[in-house]
Amino acid sequence: MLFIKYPLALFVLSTAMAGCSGGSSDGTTQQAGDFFMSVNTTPNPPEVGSNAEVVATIKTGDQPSANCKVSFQQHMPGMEMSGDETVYNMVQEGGSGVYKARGGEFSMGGDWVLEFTLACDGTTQRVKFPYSLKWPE
Ligand SMILES: [Cu+2]
Repeated sequence: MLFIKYPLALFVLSTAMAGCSGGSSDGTTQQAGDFFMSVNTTPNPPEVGSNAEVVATIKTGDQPSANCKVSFQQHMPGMEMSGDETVYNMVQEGGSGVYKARGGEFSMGGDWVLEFTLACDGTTQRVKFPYSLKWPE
């Protein structure tokens, strides 16, 4: 039920690569009410010093959730940083339930959160996906 088929080879590739890295935030799925949200980033995991393309796949049961407005904010818990308030609005590809946006720079190593606002069918929910980024060696 939680297996997501990505329509683009790019994401198949990034998923396969993530399988090698052992990262804990790869393609994880969280439930928010009736919705199942899966998030992937390219690169995965994100890298310090650059931004990432963020792809959120939202389903209700087996069906794509096409009637959502999705955005996210990107921040480090417990640390005020510029960009904390920036809202990245995600764009859906057709009625696919797949929403994309490029976020801001991950300017430091450490713990980050992508906090999504999911407004679907009159219900607004927030879903957090944590990422732990290593400083470059
Ligand atoms: Cu910081």
